[in-house]
Amino acid sequence: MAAKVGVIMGSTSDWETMKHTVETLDELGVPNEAKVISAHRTPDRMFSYAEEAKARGIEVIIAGAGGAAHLPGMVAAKTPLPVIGVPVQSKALNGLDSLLSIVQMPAGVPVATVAIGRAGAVNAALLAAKQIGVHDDSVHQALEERRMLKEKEVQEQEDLT
Ligand code: RP5
Repeated sequence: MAAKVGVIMGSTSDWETMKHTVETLDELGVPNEAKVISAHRTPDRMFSYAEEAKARGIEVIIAGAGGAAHLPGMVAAKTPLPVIGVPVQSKALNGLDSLLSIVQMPAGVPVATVAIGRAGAVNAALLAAKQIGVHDDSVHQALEERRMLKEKEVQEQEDLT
């Protein structure tokens, strides 16, 4: 099935974080693709990916990057699709650099920014699935079932002693 969510990341070193995005999309049955595309190492590939994604059937792009994380913003500048940015936890500044680089977009080019690391990677997938679930009943249903399952898990763990 053709991918509806494009998951891209600046480096293979981001996969440890971004695999949680792909796992969550797979759990929900959202067709996706995952690619390494770097803003500074492969800028031409980044532009062609952003320019061609919509015509290929992609509906949402999730972009993970760390450090001077310009990938989500640059992709957002070249596509009409919604872009969700995942700040990868960097070694030097624990991801604060990634977070600020992604979240502080000037007015006019939005990047929906999630939390640093695994939590953000999972939430990016859930957010993309919610957008697709607006018009796709099976994805909407999968999200509802996941929500109910999580609620049940917490209820079962309620009594600690
Ligand atoms: C960014 O630089 C990537 O998104 C990655 O988080 C960071 C470090 O990349 P590597 O040096 O590990 O390839 O472009």
